Amino acid sequence: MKKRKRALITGITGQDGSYLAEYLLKKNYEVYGLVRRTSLDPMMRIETVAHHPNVRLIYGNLRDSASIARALNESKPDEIYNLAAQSDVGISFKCPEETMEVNYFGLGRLLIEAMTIVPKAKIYHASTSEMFGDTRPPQNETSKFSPVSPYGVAKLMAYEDYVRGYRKKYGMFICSGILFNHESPRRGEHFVTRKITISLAKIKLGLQQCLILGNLNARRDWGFAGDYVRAMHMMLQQKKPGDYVIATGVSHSVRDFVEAAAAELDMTMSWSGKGTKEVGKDRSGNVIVKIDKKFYRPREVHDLRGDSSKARKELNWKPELSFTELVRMMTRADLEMIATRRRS
Ligand code: NAP
Ligand code: G4F
Repeated sequence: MKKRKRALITGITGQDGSYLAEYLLKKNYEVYGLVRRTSLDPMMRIETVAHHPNVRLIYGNLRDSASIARALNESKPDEIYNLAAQSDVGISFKCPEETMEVNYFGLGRLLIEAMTIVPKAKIYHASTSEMFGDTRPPQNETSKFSPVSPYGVAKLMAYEDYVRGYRKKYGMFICSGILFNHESPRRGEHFVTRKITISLAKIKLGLQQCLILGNLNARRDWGFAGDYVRAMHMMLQQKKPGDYVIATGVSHSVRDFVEAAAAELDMTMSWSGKGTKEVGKDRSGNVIVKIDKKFYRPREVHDLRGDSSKARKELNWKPELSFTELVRMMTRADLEMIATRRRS
């Protein structure tokens, strides 16, 4: 009988980790997940995967080499997916050290342990479009990196020193996915898309008056997380390691996202005013969107739109869900979740 492949996922409690775990389980992998100690037990937080008999959770932390070594010894993975990160760009300005510790040194600790414990393991690392920073779209693997946040800087250092560096120096099989924004009903509630869909659903149900946002003009290339984890797996099935941009190729502004989510909820919107005085009103003239400077960042990435031709050609990857379908999925899920909570 063919031996089942083993995968270790760091960041399994996050959005991507949960979709990836489900995807690998369907492919008959044995899935291990590194989880850190938190006040709320991880078993309570990943209902979707934690109770599956093939997901084995191992306590550990990317800040702790001994725990990483133990996780590798216990799981002996064929494939490692390093998704753990301080992944909030806005927070990275407030907690730059934590961001650097996890997003840069964390990968270094993992690679150093993997090199001796599982030298043949194939490794995926989560890079990001935030590394492009100021560079104008469309961005691809050859575009200039010009990060503007501590998050982007830490991810770029990890990419250059460890992904490219260790691949070259030690011949390790390390791939990195330069993923553009991807969302889902499991997206953390502080990211702008989820904040919008939750707030508008609450406004629709009369549980909240107003959604308060920062920069409405920022543009992002938003795809569906379920499509993006397929690409992570595809990268590790290649003969040679590489770096791949994963994106839809279409961008929208934060304002477009608000309008699309409102339309899904049958809330027609109109905008008036400028800058921080801009407001969005519903058809009865009630102000349902306002701006607060506190949600602006010290430095902003204004425009991201990825060119994923390389992944489409070499991996045969393409996204399946459109922007409209993504907004619909997220809006409906939040409306249902909030309506259910209200009933119970
Ligand atoms: P997420 O939902 O914020 O999940 C982050 C995960 O990292 C969580 O499981 C978190 O655990 C874990 N984690 C944080 N610090 C840790 C530490 N010190 N040790 C161990 N685990 C730790 O992020 P995501 O959206 O799934 O993103 C996955 C990866 O892709 C991240 O590296 C992110 O930077 C990158 N990325 C994401 C996007 C996107 O649009 N989603 C785009 C490009 C790149 P807790 O549950 O305990 O907090
Ligand atoms: O949803 P966001 O917080 O995502 P951001 O900063 O693009 O980062 C996400 O995508 C990256 C890939 O490009 C990942 F690497 C990273 O881990 C994360 O998953 O913000 C999107 C845009 C920004 O321009 C922000 O300034 O929305 C703008 N925005 C406007 N009002 C807001 C808000 N963002 C948040 N979080 N909250 C607001 O109220």
